Amino acid sequence: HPEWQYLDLMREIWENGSERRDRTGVGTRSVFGTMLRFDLVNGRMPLLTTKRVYWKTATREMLWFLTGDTNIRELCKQNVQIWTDWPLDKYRRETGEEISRDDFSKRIVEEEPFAARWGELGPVYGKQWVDWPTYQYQPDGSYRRGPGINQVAEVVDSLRNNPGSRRHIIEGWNVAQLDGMALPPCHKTYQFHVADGRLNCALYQRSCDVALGLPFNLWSAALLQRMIAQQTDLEPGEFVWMGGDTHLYLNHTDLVEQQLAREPVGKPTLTIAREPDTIFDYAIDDFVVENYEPQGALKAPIAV
Ligand code: DHF
Ligand code: TMP
Repeated sequence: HPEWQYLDLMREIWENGSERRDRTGVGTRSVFGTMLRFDLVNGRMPLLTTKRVYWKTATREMLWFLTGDTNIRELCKQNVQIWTDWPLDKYRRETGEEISRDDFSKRIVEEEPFAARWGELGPVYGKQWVDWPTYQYQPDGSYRRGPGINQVAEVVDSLRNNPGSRRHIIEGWNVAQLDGMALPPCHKTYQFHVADGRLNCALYQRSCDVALGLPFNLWSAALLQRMIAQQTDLEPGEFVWMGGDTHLYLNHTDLVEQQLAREPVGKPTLTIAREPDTIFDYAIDDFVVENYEPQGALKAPIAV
């Protein structure tokens, strides 16, 4: 079962990873330079069965990236709270107010000016993917803002018109704008590849929270691959995930021990119910998952 790759990686990090202090102060065990491979043939998806993964939440996040939005308001409106902790942390630090996460999320949804002031993550994934900023230098050395680049649309075009290219890339790491981001991109580089009528995808993830982030990241990347394959009339091929700093937080002991005591069950599949006109026209109800009977959810604290 392909999920053993995930469980083996988790065990390897837990048993042999180097203990390192990290930005959050929680501490991790970490290995550097890792790879997982999944064949997406017959609707198969890298969706973990050894715990419940909220694939609809991850899907809503992907659809939100594709709109170019970088404010958490549209996520909070759908009760997707996976990005709420970072703006919340900033709000608490800057105002000293001890607001609960629920109340903060509620204010983001109900008060547009509050969302504009506190819900913005900066130029993160959505912005870079569909509106990467450009600059046009003037003869006097100053510059004007040029039109943004829609990398996602360009990759769909290049896959259609020049499938043999080795330059089908979506990049999140905009060096000049890292400062303004709530978090610099983790899943930073996607590369697509066409061979034998199949669309392959590689994701390079510079930093990976194996317990909480990776289950979402695997699903989301394979989802994007499936959507792009549909738009380009290709069969989904292999999904290759590569990690830089691949870690487990030291406060995830309970989750790790419980998950490593489980075994994969069943092979979930994804069907896309219709073919939207463009890569930007998918909706949550287009995605149908079958044969997904995961073992129970495993909760763990997220390092902010
Ligand atoms: N920081 C850290 N330390 N780890 C992350 O995985 C992470 N991921 C981010 C932003 N910052 C991060 C964006 N993605 C969850 C999953 C993915 C995600 C953020 C959060 C999460 O909390 N997952 C829980 C709850 C899911 C839910 O309630 O919908 C889980 O059990 O999977
Ligand atoms: P860092 O910016 O100091 O590397 O911290 C980011 C943390 O968030 C790190 O634990 C990796 C994790 N992460 C994921 O694993 N997947 C994601 O999609 C995101 C946004 C973060």
